[in-house]
Amino acid sequence: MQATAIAQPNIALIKYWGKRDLGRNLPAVGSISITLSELHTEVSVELSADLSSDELLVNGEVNQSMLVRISGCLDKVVGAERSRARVTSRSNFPIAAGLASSASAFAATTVAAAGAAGLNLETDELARLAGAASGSAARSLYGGFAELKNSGDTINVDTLCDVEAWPLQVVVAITATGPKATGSTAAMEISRETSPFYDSWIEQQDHDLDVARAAILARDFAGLAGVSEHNCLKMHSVMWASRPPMVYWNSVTMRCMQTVRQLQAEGCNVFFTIDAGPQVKAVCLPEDTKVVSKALAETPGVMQVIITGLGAAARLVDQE
Ligand code: 2P0
Repeated sequence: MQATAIAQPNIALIKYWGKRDLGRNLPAVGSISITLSELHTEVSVELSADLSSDELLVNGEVNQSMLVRISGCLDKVVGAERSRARVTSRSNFPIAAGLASSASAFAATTVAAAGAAGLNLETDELARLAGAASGSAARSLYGGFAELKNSGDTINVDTLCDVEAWPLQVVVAITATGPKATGSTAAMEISRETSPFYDSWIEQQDHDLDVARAAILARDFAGLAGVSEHNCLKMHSVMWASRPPMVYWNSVTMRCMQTVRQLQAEGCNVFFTIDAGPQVKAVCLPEDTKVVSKALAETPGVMQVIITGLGAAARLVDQE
């Protein structure tokens, strides 16, 4: 009754921002993401009749704040009548700082929980369960370029293109390590209720998805760069225009964007994307990785750069 799974975070190029159904955690829009190879979260789930309540350890420390969501995820995967669980999570990157740690954590928790309970679930079912816990987690059940389709009463995720077919690189510039001010679930609801740009954001998403999907299938870097930056800046415009405004950037985030603009002016194949946090992810062709990582590392205020390729799907690594 114990299993361990590894999942890698993913970053969206066409973003998920907004919920259609808060209770079932259904997204208001589809999204397209890339899963990252060098970052990972490993989660062990032990189901035991000897435990009187669920326990959660994150990076070696008891974590009460995430426990409710983790318990809810276990209830959905294993059933509410399940034994209590000891859940141990370890990530090799900063958590709750806009690096999609909830995506890898809930994807790994879902796979480990199913493994611990001896359930043999298909990937699409695991993705639905992970997505019910955290929308972006559904995409980490798939490797490479994944598209989350938002149709009807459920979500479906597909791999658009394997890692080997288009091995892009991502340079992550860490500009701050503290946890973010507003969690994504609350922030999306504030955007829906108050941002004057929210409805246009939702309306335009299918068009951006079509453009990005076509660019990925054609391996058209410039096409993907254009629509990805546009989609990212639109999402942040929705956030900035919300009340209260939600600004996840800091001054170093802006400097990194300028660095990317400068690299583009010099002919480098690179574009930026930024999520609900201050980190800048620069996506580039493999031959440009060195110059991109050097330029971002030398950007004043950048604390660290992480270079990563595109990664694999969430998977079970141990089961007893
Ligand atoms: C994304 N983000 O597509 C977008 C872009 C952040 C910005 O998905 O409420 O943790 O748990 O379903 O998945 C972050 O939100 O939100 C996110 P919940 P989640 O990657």
